[in-house]
Amino acid sequence: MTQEIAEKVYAEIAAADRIVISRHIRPDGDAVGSSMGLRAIIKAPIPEKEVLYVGGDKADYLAFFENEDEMPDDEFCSSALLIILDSGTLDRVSNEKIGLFKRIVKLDHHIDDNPFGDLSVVEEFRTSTCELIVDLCVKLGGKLKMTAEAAEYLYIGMVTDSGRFRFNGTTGETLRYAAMLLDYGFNTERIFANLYLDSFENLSFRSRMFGHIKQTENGVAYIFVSKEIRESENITLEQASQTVMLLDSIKNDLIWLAFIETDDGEIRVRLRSRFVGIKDLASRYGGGGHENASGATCRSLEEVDSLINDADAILADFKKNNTGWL
Ligand SMILES: [Mn+2]
Repeated sequence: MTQEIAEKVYAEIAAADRIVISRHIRPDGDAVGSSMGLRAIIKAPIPEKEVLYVGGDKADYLAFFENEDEMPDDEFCSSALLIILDSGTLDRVSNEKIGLFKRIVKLDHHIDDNPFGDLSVVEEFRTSTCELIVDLCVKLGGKLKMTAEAAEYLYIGMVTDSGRFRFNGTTGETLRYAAMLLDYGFNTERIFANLYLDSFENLSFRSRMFGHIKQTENGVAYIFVSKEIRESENITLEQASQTVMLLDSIKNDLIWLAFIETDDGEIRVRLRSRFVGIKDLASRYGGGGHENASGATCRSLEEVDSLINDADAILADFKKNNTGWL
């Protein structure tokens, strides 16, 4: 961000005696990391400032570093600045008192379809909100203060949201900022152990799910998690949806789909892809999202077949007309 924008954000922070930081529901490493990081770098130079991070719902794999404050009372909220991180829309913000706050500042990297906030800084080119927070800190010189603790939180968000620095948006600046954070010295072995290790039970579950993966002729990998499978495995819809991740590293399978049968017979679809876009396909089935990650809904098994066939046709066409994919 420009110096001018960084100063505007700082003016909001400086003018507020009370600050609450919130992130999106169903948190990921970037949502929690940017919130914890921002709280730490605001408080480091001014420890007496009241800066609270109010999280809300939890993700187990983030419990090793998430440390939230209690939701303050209404009187506090109505005199406070609310800083919303990593949330593209207001309805995804995990804060039931959102309507009470005096002012709202939004800092984010998602597509800005529904702008909100008295001040909004959205940088879609960043792989993470954490990267944006580091940029803010750098631009502001000593007004906010990076600490070893904050560096670790922000590093976790950068690592997770960039797919371990693998995704397209990863730039030289991403790595320069990550390098800067690493210089503060924290235990990366502990971070990666927390992010990668899985329970034996979950690995067994995944091994059983691998047996359900199928492929089409032109390279659509898909998995159908029926109601029956969900019940026998005793898993939630959310856990069933995670099976889409099992399909992401198959050579030549550029589109992958997970079909999750719900209790009322509807079938939720998670669509993912590399090299080829699937957003239009998702919109044909009542969904949408991003070019490489979308969601949709099928109302019958016939619609499931039809979606798989459409995906296969898109891929046949793509492979015929493009090179360099794998
Ligand atoms: Mn993010």
